[in-house]
Amino acid sequence: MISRKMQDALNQQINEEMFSSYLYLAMSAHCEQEGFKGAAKWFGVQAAEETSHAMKFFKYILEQGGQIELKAIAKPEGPFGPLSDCFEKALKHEQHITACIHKLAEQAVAEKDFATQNLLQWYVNEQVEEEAHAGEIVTRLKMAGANGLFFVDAELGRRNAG
Ligand code: OFO
Repeated sequence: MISRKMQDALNQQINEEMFSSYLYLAMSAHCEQEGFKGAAKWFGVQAAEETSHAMKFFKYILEQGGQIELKAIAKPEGPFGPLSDCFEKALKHEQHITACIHKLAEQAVAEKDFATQNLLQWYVNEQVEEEAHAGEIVTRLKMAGANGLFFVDAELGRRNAG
């Protein structure tokens, strides 16, 4: 059983994860329209991953006998700009998600909610990876410059689901 306060906070995080999915889907469409098919695929895979993050919270709340409250998903705001801007925005967004996860972890510790602490540990680790990946791509795009953009794009297109 989780507290009402924790249930509400986890429901809010479902919304954050679904918004992440929406945001990356919008970026995927933008990249496709700009002719960056590799980045479009990368963001599409990322969008699906974010939905799976939301579903992990969804299942957990139900397993703990809690109530699901699905809130409205905000519209992702463009313009997303050139490829390097997209990934810089993605990195910034992941830093925001990391802050959300850390706040949830603080709450779980304060409530001595060991089961939720355990669940959140997975997200803490996941965020380290997500920030690292987005950060690496930002660096690669900067190094590639205008001439190397399509080379990096081809590399991004090799990302597989999962
Ligand atoms: Fe991109 O991260 Fe979810 O949690």
